[in-house]
Amino acid sequence: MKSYAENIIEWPRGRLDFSAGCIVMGVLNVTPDSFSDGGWFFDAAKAVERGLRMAADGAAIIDVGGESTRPGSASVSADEQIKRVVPVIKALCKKIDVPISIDTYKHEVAKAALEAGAGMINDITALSDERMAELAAKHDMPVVLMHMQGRPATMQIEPKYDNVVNDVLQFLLERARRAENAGIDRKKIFIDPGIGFGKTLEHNLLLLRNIDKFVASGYRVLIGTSRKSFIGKLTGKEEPSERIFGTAATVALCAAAGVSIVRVHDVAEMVDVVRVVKAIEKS
Ligand code: HH2
Repeated sequence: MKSYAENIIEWPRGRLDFSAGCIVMGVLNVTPDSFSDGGWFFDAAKAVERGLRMAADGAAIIDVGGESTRPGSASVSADEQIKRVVPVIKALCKKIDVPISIDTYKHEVAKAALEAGAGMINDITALSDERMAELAAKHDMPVVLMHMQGRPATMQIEPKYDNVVNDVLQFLLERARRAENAGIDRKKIFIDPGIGFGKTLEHNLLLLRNIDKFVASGYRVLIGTSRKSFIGKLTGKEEPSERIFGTAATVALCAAAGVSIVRVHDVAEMVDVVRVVKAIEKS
């Protein structure tokens, strides 16, 4: 398994400890329409309660988002995203010291989230907007660079690659270099193959089977498989909430392969999965 130069990443707004291996990022969607939990935490008080629950369940990061990026979704304005996420981030930051990440590709939203107390940027467009890179560099924030083919509205219409593993990895390495050139600290860059973002079932499976190639790149890897539709296709489970065991299989595989962060909805369950994988590795 890949061993990184440093196991602890510290910055003004947070600290992440990878010394025991993979850590869990909890997903908190403050949206009316996310594919799995849309509407459940749209109310700020409910979202805060959920965030506190995830922290108590062992989430090492909470990823707050105000826009669904499920296949076919339309984009949400920066103002509306800010209205959704800022009160939740402020309330969570008062109550817990788990780092909060903001799931957005809009720099205005990232800036407002940062002012509200967020400490990390999760960008599904891998810093396509240079202002996002500048913001992250200026505030020394960790960033997640995710690969996506196309845009959410149309990304699942016939995605195509020459070689999905190489194409996605090369894209991420190029974006990671660009991030470093913009002044972002290398050890604070996380690469993510973007499971389900412009990918067929076969593409998703190939990326997961070859996740060690991403880990071997030297950049830390984050992966988001939680409850996604490819798990529904494999298991016949229509309801995202029925895909927890399917998710667990991917989390175990990724944790064993050296992935640093798993982004999940079911924090308590996946913390257990990761804990067992770590115990086996240590034995
Ligand atoms: N997946 C989703 C959203 N953001 N960010 C990263 N880095 N990696 C992912 O795989 C990823 C992500 C989609 O999941 P979710 O947030 O639950 O759904 P929705 O986009 O419908 O809100």
